[in-house]
Amino acid sequence: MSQSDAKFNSLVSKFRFERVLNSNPQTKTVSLLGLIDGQPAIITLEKTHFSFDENEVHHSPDGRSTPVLYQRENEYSCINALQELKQLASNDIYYWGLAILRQNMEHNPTARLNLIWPATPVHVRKFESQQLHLVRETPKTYLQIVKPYIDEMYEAGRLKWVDNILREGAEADRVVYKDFPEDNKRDGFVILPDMKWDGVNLDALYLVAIVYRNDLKSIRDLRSQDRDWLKSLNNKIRSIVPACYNYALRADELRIFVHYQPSYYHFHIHIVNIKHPGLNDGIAAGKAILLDDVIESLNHLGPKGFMNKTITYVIGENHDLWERGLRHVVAKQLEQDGIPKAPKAVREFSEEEGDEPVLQVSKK
Ligand code: G7M
Repeated sequence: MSQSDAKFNSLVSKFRFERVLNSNPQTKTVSLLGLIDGQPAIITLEKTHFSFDENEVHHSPDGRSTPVLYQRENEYSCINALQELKQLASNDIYYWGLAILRQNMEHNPTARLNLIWPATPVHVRKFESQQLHLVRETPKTYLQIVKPYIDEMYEAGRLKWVDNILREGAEADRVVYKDFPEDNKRDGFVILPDMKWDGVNLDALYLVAIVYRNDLKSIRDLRSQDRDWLKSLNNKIRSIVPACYNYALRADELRIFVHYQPSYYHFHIHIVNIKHPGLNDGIAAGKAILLDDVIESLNHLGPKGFMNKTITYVIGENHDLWERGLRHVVAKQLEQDGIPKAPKAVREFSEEEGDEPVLQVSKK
């Protein structure tokens, strides 16, 4: 067992469960809140997808590890892995039951386990199931409410993991590609497996490209002058990633996008197998914006780029921005748009006292 494995094992074994933050039967994930050594910890478990190809890692002389895909089956591939079967019922030509599959850490792990420790209140609120709302963020809302929050988050140092990857060699053995030209470090970037990918199953391929320049906290900071840089980055990603995975995936089979609001305010790009339905809301409208669309928008937005744009997205009530003002922005926007309020009976638990219903509910 390596030193890092030992630390991971010891931390997880000390986890004292407190409550379930969220669970999702579609993504087969559950997030648990607990304590490790008296400090909050979040464990997320995700059942892994089925394996039907064998991935092997090619170690190149420069120390980089590149997963290579071989189209062949092994004892862990889908039905080959069947160990036990129990029928629940059958009807005509239909049979259904339960199965136990052979598990193996390298080829067929049961689950991916993510641990955040010590978790901050921001992490806990992010993972907790919450009511979601659609908000239109105008440039004015951005400057008044969102920018001060982003600046605070930036100062609070939640980006240590990014700095560790870019400058301290963290996750170095997992890096898929690094472009760090000596003469132009600002244009450099690194591509590596996202924390959300088990790194085994290409159907669930999830990479993240992190740029070296630190003047972009989100798409809001993209100006027209960044268009060519972004276009070239998009082309590099689409050339490099298929080559790194032995062309098991083509350039047009990658969903390349950014998040707004992101969780981390240092510009990064998500690169996901187009087949992957995405984890939770990760690729949903109202969160993900395709990089191609970002580049295209920069053609029309003028020199100030995204600073000129109204961006509509989904915000959860647990997000700090909700109480910092987006709650009122949403209410005002609905009013200005002339959208009738829900009948009082429907909203009595969610709104302040004193609001009169606008819609009349017919009584029978
Ligand atoms: O929503 P946002 O665009 O900020 O997404 C950030 C992405 O970074 C998510 O997909 C995370 O899973 C990923 N991520 C977060 N952390 C803390 C790490 C990390 O330490 N290493 C890697 N490889 N990915 C991370």
